[in-house]
Parts: sequence; C-alpha cells; structure tokens
Amino acid sequence: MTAWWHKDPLHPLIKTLGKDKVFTTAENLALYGIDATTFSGDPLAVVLAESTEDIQAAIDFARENELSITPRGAGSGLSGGSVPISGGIVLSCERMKIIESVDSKTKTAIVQPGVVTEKFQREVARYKLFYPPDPSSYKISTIGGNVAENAGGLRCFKYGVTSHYVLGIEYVNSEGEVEQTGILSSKLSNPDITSLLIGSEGTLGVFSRIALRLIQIPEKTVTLTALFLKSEVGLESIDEIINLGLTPSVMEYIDRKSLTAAANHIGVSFPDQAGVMLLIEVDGKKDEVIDTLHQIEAKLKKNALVVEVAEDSEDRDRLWNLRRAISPSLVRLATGKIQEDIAVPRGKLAEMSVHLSEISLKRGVEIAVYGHAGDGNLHVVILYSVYNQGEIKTAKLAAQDVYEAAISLGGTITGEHGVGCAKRDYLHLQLSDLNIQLAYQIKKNIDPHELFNPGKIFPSKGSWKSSSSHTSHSNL
Ligand code: LAC
Ligand code: ZN
Repeated sequence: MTAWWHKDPLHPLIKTLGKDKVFTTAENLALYGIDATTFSGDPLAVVLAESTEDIQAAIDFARENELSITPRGAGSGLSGGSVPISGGIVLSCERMKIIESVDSKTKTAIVQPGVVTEKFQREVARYKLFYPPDPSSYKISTIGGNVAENAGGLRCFKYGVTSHYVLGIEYVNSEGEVEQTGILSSKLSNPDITSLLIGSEGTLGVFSRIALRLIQIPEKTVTLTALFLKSEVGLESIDEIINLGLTPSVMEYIDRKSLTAAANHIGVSFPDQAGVMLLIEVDGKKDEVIDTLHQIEAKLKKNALVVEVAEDSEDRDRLWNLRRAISPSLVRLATGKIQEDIAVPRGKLAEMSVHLSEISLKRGVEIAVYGHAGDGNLHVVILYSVYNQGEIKTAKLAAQDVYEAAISLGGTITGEHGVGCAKRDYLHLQLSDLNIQLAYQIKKNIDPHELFNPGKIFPSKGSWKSSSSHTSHSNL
C-alpha cells in the first residue's frame, strides 16, 4: 500500500534527486521566486542541480508532469528572466561551479554554468588571460546567466558582449537529451545553433557546460574621471574622444542624480557644481595606454571642471565601487523603480538626453540616467512610489515614452538586460508581428512542450499577441 505522503506529486522528483537538491519550503520558494527586478513568481519546487544528469532528471520530471522549468543562475537579472512566473520548477545551476579547464595555448576555457563571472575572471588572470564581459553584477552573476541573457557590461565598447566569447554550449533539451554545439560538439555542426542559444533567456534549454574564448590580459589599465557642468558637454566629449580614433575599454556616463545616490551610498563627496561624470578606462600595451591617456586627458580638460586619473588598483577600485553602487543606491531613493536599458546610436545620445528631460517634465516623474555611453546604452531609472496608484501608472507611461523615443532615434528597447517579462509586452514596438511570430515558431520547434520559461520574451503561452492578463507581473 502506498503511504499517503508518497502521494505528494513531487515525491518522485525528491526520490530521484535526493532531498538535498529539491526544496519546497515556503522560504525557499519565496527566495527563488524573485530576481533583481520587482517581478515575482510562485514555484512549486526549486531544484539545485549539481550535474548534467540532475538537469536531465528535473526536465524529465517537468515534462512528464506538465510543469514548466525556469532556469536560473544567480538571480541577478534585470528583465525577470529567472522569475518563475509560470510556477513549476525553478532549475538553478548555482551549484554547478566547476571551471573544468583553462587552456592557455588555445586561449579557451570550459566551465559549468554556475561559475561566478568575477571568480572566472580571477582564475583566468592566473594564466595571464582575460575574459572581458563584465556585467555590473559580475561579483554575483554566473556565466550561465550571462550567456542566457547575452549580458553586456562596462567593457563592451572595446571588447563586445558575452556572445563574442562563447565558442560552444552543452545544453539539455526538452526531451531531456544532452546536446552540444560549437567546439563542444564532436560532429560538424553546421548550421551552428550556438548563437541561437546565446541570449535565448532560458526559453530553449538548460545549459550544462559552456566553452569560452579568452584573450591576452592587458598589460596596463588606467581609469579616468571627468566632471562636467552640463550633460550635453559630457556626451559630446565621448564622441570627440572616439573621433580621435581612440578606443577606451570603458566609457560610462553618470548623471548628477545617479552620482549623488552612489556617492552617498559609499560615503564619498564630489564638487558641488558637477552635473555629470564620465568614467573612462584605457587598457592595452603600456606605451599605447600612456599615449591614449594623454590624448583623452587633453581633450577632456578643454570642457571639464575636473579631470583625474587613477592608476593604482586601490584608487581604481574606489571608482569602480562608486560606479557599481549606482543601481543598488538608486533603489533607496524610492519604493519603486523601473530600470531601463534602452540604447540609441551613439551620435544620438545628446538627443536622447533631451527626450528624457522632456519625458520627466511631461509626466512629472523623477528620472536618473547613467550607463554605457560608449555603446549608446543608457540606464534610465524611473523612480516612483509603489503605494501610489497614480505614480505607478505614470511611471509605466513614462517607460513607454522612453521606449518610443529610443526607437524613434533608431535605437532599441533593450540594450543589454534582455526581454524577459519586463519588455515582453513592448516587443511589438520594436519588431514586426511577423518577426515575433517567426522567433516564436523557432522556440516552439525547439521546445514543443513549451517547458522552458513560458511567458518570457513572447507575450504568452500559445499566443504571442500582447495579453493584459500577463502584464499583472509588472516591472513595478
Ligand atoms: C549596470 C546594470 C544595471 O550597468 O546593467 O549598472
Ligand atoms: Zn549596464
């Protein structure tokens, strides 16, 4: 006779994986129901996979029981990608953090998906190698999550985004089978679907191993800051530097609101008149770095209030702490924030900045702006009160204004954070119905059971048209 507790629908999963890998308590479900946005979901169980076989077991169980799988890395994403809005099972790869190999001869590495980005960078640096992609959350984000979101970051201007460093992926498909692409595949794999998997936001399968390209570590790195009275002048300086034919690794723009929040957060002060700050980094061969540095300094000094150079690692760390404190410090300014990552062609940044001031005035909302100006990628942060229905509505309208302004300038509604459920219902502003339908058909062909991350990227399961019932998990 089967005891009553064996009738727990999750019992077979717990029996296969062991109770150390399956969590169902309310606290765990709540913890894994969120990411770095304010979306939330209500999963039935959380699986902490430790191997490819564990991933397979969770996928088999989900498929057989018609439950969804929400793949998860560190949960540091900013578009709701790892939020289980469809309930089901959260499949976290955070325990799969083995760096399997680093090969200095071929400049490649093979890692499990749960390896933390910064830890990986530190490890390859021991071989004088460099893995440049560095999303702002790199101290906690995982390589698997970075690949799933095709994460950008601070050094994209010179080095590109995550996709430029992925050479192959091993993943488990919706049938529970292990597939390999790129250099991880022993077969000739044309067409190579590696690029389809990168940035697929957990909608096509669960990554179990990733092969990465590495480059030589730069000989020298210096960091510069310049403070300007006005934002237009700061933005123009970016173009001027690029027009000199220079390629700094980082070109960050930080408006006064963001700078004030971050400076207060970490306890530093800056000159009162500063309206905007540029944070620039130059790396490469020693002589080239010095030469580039001098040219940039000379250019900036023409219009900036102050230009300062940080050469030693302690000073540089201090500046980076300030930069990386922006996002968490802005959270403290209001009970709610919409964090956008629109991008426009770089030459249109000043125009976008004017649009943003107009939107702020027109809607009566507070907006902070910072981001990867070298890439034309701006983080537009709309602050509001979660306790005020009027403010919530206005913040959403302002966000839509921001998307429309970016698109009108030839830009995009998401430069680096992904679509997830945050931008899902706005995708039609950017892509034609035909385009969205085509992408959805590809997803359905690869994942016919719609097991993986339903409700992400595409408006809703079985229907790619915008559906208001799915907007209830707002980014607010
Ligand atoms: C940053 C994140 C928000 O650049 O992308 O801080
Ligand atoms: Zn960013």
